[in-house]
Amino acid sequence: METQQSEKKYENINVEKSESLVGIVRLNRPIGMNALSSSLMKELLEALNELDADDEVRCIVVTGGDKIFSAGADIKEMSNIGTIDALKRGNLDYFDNIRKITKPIIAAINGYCLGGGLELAMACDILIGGENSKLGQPEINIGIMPGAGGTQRLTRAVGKYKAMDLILSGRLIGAKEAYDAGLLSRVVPDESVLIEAKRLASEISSKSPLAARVAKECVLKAFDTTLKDGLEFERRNFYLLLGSEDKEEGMKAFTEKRKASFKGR
Ligand code: DAK
Repeated sequence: METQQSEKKYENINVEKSESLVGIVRLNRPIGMNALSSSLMKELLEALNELDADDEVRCIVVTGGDKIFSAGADIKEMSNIGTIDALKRGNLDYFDNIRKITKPIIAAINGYCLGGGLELAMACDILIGGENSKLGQPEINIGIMPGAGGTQRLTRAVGKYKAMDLILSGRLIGAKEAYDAGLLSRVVPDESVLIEAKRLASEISSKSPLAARVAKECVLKAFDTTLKDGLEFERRNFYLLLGSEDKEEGMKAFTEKRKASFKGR
């Protein structure tokens, strides 16, 4: 897959775009195992917002590279932050704002994916893990608890009893256990994680970007509404897509037995 580096220079991440309408953000802070410092999170959000607004991108991959996704928040930075400082900094907003990205985001996970790193992955939409990846919320080992969505998203992903086990013991789990628990969408050999994530991202990019956006919104809605309201939200969005050019094109292409070319209109 041909890729093109972003013109914008970042210190803690690299950003690329591929010809197949995929944006790739790579965490790049080898010292400290891709620990999520405030400056890294700021750059990550900036890049995600830029890719979200870019018509040449339809799906985004977030990766930490082939050795490690992220060991979590930067403990050295956090050790100097007290209650009031944390409130003022509003770092949590970075994690919350990932939720506002409208395009599908795939987390490509190799190696450790811990604490804030797992919370970052869980803020994405699809999680692809390498066979030897290790996931967990080990915050309890350093006297804190998950603070960027872990108690909520992990519980919704794996259920109360598994989430309690992981959050209260701080133990790390391997890819198979994570997949069996519903935390990973797919498990592939370590060396295929990014390849598989990019392949899936290009596949998603070939679909209607409108349908992908609205479907993502509807799935996320399931996290914070009742079944009744969620079904209503889904139905209205379904009707909305019936009026799109992409729907005309998709159904026409089906009857003409050709590949649809979606424009996102
Ligand atoms: N932060 C800073 N440095 C880290 C780090 C981290 N999370 N993880 C590893 N490092 C550094 C180590 O200090 C070491 O640095 P040097 O000593 O070489 O200078 C280097 O990376 C290599 O680490 P190790 O020597 O420990 O390597 P090992 O292979 O033996 O072990 C490990 C790898 C990942 C198992 C181990 O390093 C480890 O347990 N790391 C800590 C993992 C952890 O506890 N993560 C959770 C952090 S708390 C919030 C937002 C986010 C969060 C909370 C609130 N808001 C906005 C409100 C999130 C909190 C967290 O993630």
